[in-house]
Amino acid sequence: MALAQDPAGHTDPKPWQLNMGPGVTPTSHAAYDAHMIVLWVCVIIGVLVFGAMAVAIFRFRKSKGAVPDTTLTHNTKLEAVWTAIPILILVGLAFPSTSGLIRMYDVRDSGMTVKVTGYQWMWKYEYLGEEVSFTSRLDRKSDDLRQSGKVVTAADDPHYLLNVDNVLVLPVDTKVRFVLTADDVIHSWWVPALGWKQDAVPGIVNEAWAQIEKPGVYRGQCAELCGKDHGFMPIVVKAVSKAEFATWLAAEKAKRAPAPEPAAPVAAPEAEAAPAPAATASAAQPIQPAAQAG
Ligand SMILES: [Cu+2]
Repeated sequence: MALAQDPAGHTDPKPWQLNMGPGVTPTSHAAYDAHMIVLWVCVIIGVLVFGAMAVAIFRFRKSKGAVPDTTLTHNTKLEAVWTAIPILILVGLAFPSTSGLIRMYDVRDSGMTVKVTGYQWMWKYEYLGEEVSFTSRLDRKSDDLRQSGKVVTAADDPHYLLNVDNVLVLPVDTKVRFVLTADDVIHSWWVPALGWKQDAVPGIVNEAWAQIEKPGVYRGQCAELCGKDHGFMPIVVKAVSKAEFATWLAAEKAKRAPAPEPAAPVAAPEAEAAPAPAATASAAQPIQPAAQAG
């Protein structure tokens, strides 16, 4: 809808995507790199094991005159080798995964904090210290389509069940700390491009962080079965430049600031009753909105 098409393109999961995506954060790259190392180690082991098996099957066939060796019971040297090699491989693989995990859990030195609260069935986002907060739920179009009973195709809505009414806007190149919790049942906040998912558990505050490298729209979903509408509480993160974020945040604050204002003109007689002199009270009124808006 109003969302710009993700310029990074490859960061969101695609239908029939087979491999993990590299994501847009340092920790997602670490997870991707560890995954690729493990993948290639598995490929090499698979080729060697199945290759040896194929050679054994085709070269040592009965029809080729192969006779089974019934005297061999064991070979200590061979057994030591095939025990040592997997141990070394596993210890080697522990390094990239452990270093990545340690980094993922290090939420120190963050530039800002967003509190995420899971509800049946929506998310609430609070920019801590900024007094900006809002809920984010499935957009009306998806909701109408899903209740229409028709078979929805990409032509109806390319982001069916993936768009929300209020997106989580975040600045790029900023270490954003997330504190996650829930208000009813366990949910899980998951945006694949950020490289992690974190459980949102009632009564517990979990932490995570993301430093997004590229502006774009990154989508996710609740990843913990949380009730009948579990499939209908998507997540949309919109990463923008720091300057754009500052503008957006100021606008959001301004939107919230005038809320108590409509009462001001009505309350004017009461204001005059306050210690402020009557003469200055009328003069102060036009200044008030300007001062609060700024
Ligand atoms: Cu949920």
